[in-house]
Amino acid sequence: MTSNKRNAALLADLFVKHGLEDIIISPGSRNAPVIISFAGKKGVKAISIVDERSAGFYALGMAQQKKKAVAVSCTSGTAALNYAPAIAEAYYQKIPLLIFTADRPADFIDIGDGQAIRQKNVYKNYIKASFEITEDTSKNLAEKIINKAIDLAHHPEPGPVHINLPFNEPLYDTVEKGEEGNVENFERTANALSESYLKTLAARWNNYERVMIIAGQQDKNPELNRILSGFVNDKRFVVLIETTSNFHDENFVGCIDNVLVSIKEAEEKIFKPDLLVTFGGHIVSKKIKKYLRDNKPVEHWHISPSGQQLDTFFSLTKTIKSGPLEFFKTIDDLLKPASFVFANTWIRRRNKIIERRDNYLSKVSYSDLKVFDLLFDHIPTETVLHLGNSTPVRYSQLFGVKEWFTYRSNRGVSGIDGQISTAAGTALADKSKLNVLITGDLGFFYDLNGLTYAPSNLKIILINNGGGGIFRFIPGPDSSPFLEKFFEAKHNRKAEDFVKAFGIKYFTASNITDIVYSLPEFFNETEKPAILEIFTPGEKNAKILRDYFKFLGK
Ligand SMILES: Cc1ncc(C[n+]2csc(CCOP(=O)(O)OP(=O)(O)O)c2C)c(N)n1
Ligand SMILES: [Mg+2]
Repeated sequence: MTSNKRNAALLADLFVKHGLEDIIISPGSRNAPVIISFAGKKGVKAISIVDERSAGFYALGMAQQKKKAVAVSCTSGTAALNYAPAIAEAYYQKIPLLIFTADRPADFIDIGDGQAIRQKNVYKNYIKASFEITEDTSKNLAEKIINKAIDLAHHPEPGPVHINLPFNEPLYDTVEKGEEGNVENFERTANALSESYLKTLAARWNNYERVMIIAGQQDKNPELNRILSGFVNDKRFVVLIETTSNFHDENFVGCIDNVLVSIKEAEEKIFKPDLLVTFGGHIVSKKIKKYLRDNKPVEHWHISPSGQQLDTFFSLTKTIKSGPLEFFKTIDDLLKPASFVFANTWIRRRNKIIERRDNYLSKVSYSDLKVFDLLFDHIPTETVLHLGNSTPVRYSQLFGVKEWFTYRSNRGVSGIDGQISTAAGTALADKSKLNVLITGDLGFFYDLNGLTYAPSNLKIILINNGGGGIFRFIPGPDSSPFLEKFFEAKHNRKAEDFVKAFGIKYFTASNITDIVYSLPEFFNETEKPAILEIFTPGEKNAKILRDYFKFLGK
């Protein structure tokens, strides 16, 4: 049994034939044909989530974990607009999503009909592609559009693709057997770089003594990790990483902010690269952006499968259209080692600063900084660690990459509006993995609805510092008369009652002893999701962090 709307049934049929399975459905009438076609379809795993904003982020987290598109379906009107935050994040973080918005037929728009907006291509500024399939769209054309949409959601780099589906009433009629579709896969020429082009690049590269590689946000890639380890240990190039890069080697330079605050103006030039090579997604560190924008390399090459010109440091001279693994693997043997001076400059400084950091931490009083130091040593290994935007993802950079974690964070657009839903979606996608989210309080209360479907393998650590603590730290708002009310949005809300209303296990702590005491039971809770709310001193945190950077910079 499926919908009698041929193109809705076709969409479900091709979805399954392309090996996709997950769809998150939000209730409505206009999308009844999609609901009926998918919910009853063999091979489809359908979940019901009412809040479309949250549903979008659940789908994002699931797709990121499964590495294939997850679909969302909603009715017409503002329902469709609520997907926008998750779609923007998927667009900039390159995560495959399929967005199916049901719609009123064209002649019902702008005539005063309910739930009717101009929905066609409504996400145009942050979508990979947007299509419309009406009831009159021929089977062939509908098939073509669906095959193309599914292909574009995955290739050459993943991203969100929208299909708008206007339906006439009646909407709930069914047929025994729906239309079957033909899968069309698009042939792709390998993105292989020619040997001569590789040789040209290698010759240019070999001209430079000071080569720096920066790994942006990406998922773990053991093979590429091995090649980059060779680059730093055998070829003496400098490799800068962040927690969100998910790379690990004792000679990669992590904790970038710690090192940068120690670089005096007079010595900025000796740390400056001549050739900068970047790949992957966005970079978190504001300090490295400022440093490289002030100290531009001679050349900056960005490696991107789609040829994206990601000019983060306003110094981009070349984009190399290739997958990072393919590029570094094929150019490896053509590169000659650089002098060890530049690499040693960075590595020695990093080592010195790590000592200073640990010295400061051994004496620091109870604060966000102290709490993060403790948490990263107590979170179980093999955890998928989700870092909330604002200070959690920034504190993580101060402690360096732990190779046993898989780091995730919504750094595509850095919103605080979908952190719980994203982590819950990732946890739902693979229940064998422990997922831990560390979130700030404003981010937590913003996405409370994300708790509605949270699975038992999700644990949330809520750092409640009574508002947007970051605004007490960054220069500007910290000295504004509007700090507390309009920047920090200071409050004294506690999560306890909200959490218990969702039937979730609640733990609380306000000092190191309480935290250490609660953590074992918190992580061993297997029946339910659990939340550990840690209260920290809002006002003191910023001063302690500022003193920390001053101490490192001495
Ligand atoms: C959707 C969205 N709205 C507003 C912002 C601006 N913003 C950035 S950080 C921040 C404060 C977050 O506070 P909290 O989650 O408590 O983290 P903390 O700063 O205390 O670590 C805000 C409002 C944003 N990033 N995303
Ligand atoms: Mg906060």
